Amino acid sequence: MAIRIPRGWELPERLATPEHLVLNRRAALASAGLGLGLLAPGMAQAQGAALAPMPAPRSTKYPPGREVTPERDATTYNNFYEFGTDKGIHRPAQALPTRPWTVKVDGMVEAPREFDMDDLLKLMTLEERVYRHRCVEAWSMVVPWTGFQLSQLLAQVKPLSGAKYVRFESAALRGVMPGLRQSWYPWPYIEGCTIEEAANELSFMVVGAYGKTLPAQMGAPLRVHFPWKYGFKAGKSLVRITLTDQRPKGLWEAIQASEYGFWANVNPEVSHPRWSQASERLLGSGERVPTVIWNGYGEQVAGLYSGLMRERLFV
Ligand SMILES: Nc1nc2c(c(=O)[nH]1)N[C@H]1C(S)=C(S)[C@@H](COP(=O)(O)O)O[C@H]1N2
Ligand SMILES: [Mo]
Repeated sequence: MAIRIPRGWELPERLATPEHLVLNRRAALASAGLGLGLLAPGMAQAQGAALAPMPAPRSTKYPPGREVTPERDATTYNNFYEFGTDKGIHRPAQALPTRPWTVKVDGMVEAPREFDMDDLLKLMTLEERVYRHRCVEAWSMVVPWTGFQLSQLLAQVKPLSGAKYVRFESAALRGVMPGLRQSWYPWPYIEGCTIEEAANELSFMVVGAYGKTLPAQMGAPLRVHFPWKYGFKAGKSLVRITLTDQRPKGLWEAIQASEYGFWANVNPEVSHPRWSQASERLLGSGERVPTVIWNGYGEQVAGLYSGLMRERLFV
């Protein structure tokens, strides 16, 4: 996966990072070449050895309208910059210690709380949802995620009426995340949404994929998913969720606000400044298909934005 011959469709993915980061990725690709002989057998171990089954009833409410992406493709082509800038970070990511794990839910809430991950799993009602995922780099996938609605978690801490936004903070573990040495990134990885978006039925906290415990490279043990937004909004390996009256500034927005904004809702008609968003490449088949407004979830989310048309909703 690390060594590929670039084709036309790969251009956006290569351009998706600021120029100096692209140079860095090239260096990573060059050094990955040294391990080429190990790459193919490594794929079999992509999900690590310790993934436990995580059965949960599959919801039929949100049919994805596309075939599920083969597990191997979805778990070996990842963005998780804490582990490096190339798509093959499933190997280094296995070093992430996902237990014990706690997630703090705090800020403008009546009952702030630090949850132990295993306690949280017992507290929440788990279900499986098959969602589309559209990366701003113009690739996409369809994954059966196991998890619970974000609203279920927020109910536990009772948001105060002044809370307007939710801020998601990812783990930043110096010892195990080589990407943190790239000090020009404003770590930790931060993302955010409005309280209305967080309360939407689609906003989902993910703890598993393909009927198993979430693999490290997908953001174990807990990540968020907003299926109608570009993938960078979906913070991985969360350690803190904070309700606030300040609009959170994401890591990508902090680096390049003109390209990666706060809202980042999927819209095929609004191009990224450096490439078109009209279509996307499906992980697995490699087929190129048209991108759909709100990534196909307009029925659930379009109403959230009716009063916000002056905002940059699609960048
Ligand atoms: N902490 C953290 N979360 C992250 C990222 C990241 O680099 N670090 N990348 C984002 C991007 S750009 C995408 S497309 C998705 C990728 O999720 P996947 O690897 O499970 O496909 O994770 C998002 N969440
Ligand atoms: Mo992404």
